[in-house]
Amino acid sequence: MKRTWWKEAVVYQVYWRSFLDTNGDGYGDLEGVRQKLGYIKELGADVVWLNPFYVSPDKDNGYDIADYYRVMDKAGTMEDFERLLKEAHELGLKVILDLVVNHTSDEHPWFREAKASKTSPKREYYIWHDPVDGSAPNNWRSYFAPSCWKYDERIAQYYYHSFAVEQPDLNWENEELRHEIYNMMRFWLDKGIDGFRMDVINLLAKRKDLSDVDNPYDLSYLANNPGIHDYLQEMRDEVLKHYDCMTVGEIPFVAPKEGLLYVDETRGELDTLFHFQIADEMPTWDMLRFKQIQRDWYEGLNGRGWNSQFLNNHDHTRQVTRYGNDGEHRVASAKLLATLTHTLPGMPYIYQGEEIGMTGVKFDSIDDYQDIAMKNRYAEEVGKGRDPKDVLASLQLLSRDNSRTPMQWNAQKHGGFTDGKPWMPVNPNYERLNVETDLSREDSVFHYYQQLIRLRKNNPALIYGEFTDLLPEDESLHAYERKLGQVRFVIVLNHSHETRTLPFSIDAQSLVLQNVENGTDGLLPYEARIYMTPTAR
Ligand code: ISL
Ligand code: CA
Repeated sequence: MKRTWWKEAVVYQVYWRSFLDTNGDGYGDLEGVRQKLGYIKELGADVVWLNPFYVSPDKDNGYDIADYYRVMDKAGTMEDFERLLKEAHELGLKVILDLVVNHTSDEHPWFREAKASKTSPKREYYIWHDPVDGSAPNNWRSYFAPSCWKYDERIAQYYYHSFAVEQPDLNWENEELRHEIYNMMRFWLDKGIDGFRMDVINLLAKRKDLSDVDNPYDLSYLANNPGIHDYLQEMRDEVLKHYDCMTVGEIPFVAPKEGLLYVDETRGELDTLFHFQIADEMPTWDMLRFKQIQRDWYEGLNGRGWNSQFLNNHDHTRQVTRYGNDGEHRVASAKLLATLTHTLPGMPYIYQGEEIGMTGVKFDSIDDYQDIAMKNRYAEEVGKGRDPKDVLASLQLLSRDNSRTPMQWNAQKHGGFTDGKPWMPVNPNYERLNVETDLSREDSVFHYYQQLIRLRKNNPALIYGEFTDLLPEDESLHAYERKLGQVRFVIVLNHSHETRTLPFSIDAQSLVLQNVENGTDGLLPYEARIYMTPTAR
């Protein structure tokens, strides 16, 4: 396949409100990101993805936008952003922004105008429907609410929302709306940004047939509807193809066959995608399933489109807690999971704090949580008469707040994140688990990430090499090969608490990276090894 800068890149995701607070208001800010660009560079990442920082009432932490052209006060100012972008570029870092155009905030002027009257010119920017037999048009759910329809009393119509009630969906059938969005994309690209992470981009087209679904909890009816590819082709022609930028689509509910339609290089819609067969569909580690998913995506995209690898983000519980071991084997398992994302086919994404093995949290009361998805679900389930304690317990592991606690920079108060009161409590383990500690230790998770990133950067086989699963049937050992020309890497991972022996022989001399100290042949719990032939690095 054609070689490009972004295929070779490692992306570092910055959830800025939890990164570094520089003015003591308890929220991270763009100035905090700017101050830490050197840190991101030192790690070895190439691209910084910033979560939304546009003006927003913040019902869904910036994913409910009220003004696409301005920076929200918590984040700082446009000057802060411009300075951040300029300094990032000086350091050789690219910057991509979140593009959230499936919906706006209900406080966006378009929506205010739209709901003011049935004849408002902005009415068609959103999706409205008359009541059917006195109630919602159908039984569809939304991500964050029991129905995707919200009744607007004054106009006596329902509007459609795939997420919270405060996030009305835009009507992409409306040409004028589409062109407003394209203008907005050009505004940011003209400022010099290097691309977009596109929020739930495969939800733009809506299902036409409004009949009830059999299982409203399977939300796949919200996505991949006819018309979606026309919009993306138009977006490319109008905007993207005129810039040297990268795009990564957030594309839930796709298997490889459908996923390919979005990233097929000959179709040219998006560069790469996040599929959710792991993050949304594999709640805890399941080795055989994981291997199957990797093989299927490799075969499905091979030679035609580019994948991404991630095991956590701002919506998904930290990977050591969810897929590794955040107790005794925290360090080893953090490194093992890193080995996976950096050696499997696709672009590796690092979510802030992952590079020091940060862990999830468990708060005692629902009041300590902020995640709108979790809080709405809690209210719904408790409303049905379920025991609040059980409901809380059932929602804790996957609460989005697990990954949103502030970055742990050092052992000082609030982990060095803020001098004020943090908007979200810092994980109490910050005293021992923080960036300063990791930077001071040679065998830290941070330094292992550095080595992995360097190894990948210096070896195209880890990026462009053919992928072969060497142990498809093993439930705890993972081994695969990446091969390009004469260069062959073998990656071996013991994803378990047991010591294991390698079921095939391999030249011990060809070992180039290992995540634990081990003088024996056997693989220790959570041991990861990378072998390379010929051995010259
Ligand atoms: O968080 C999830 C499961 O609990 C995901 O399924 C997630 O909600 C979904 O992938 C869409 O996420 C994106 O759009 C949302 C926003 O709340 C998320 O933060 C964003 O990543 C609506 O804009
Ligand atoms: Ca701040």
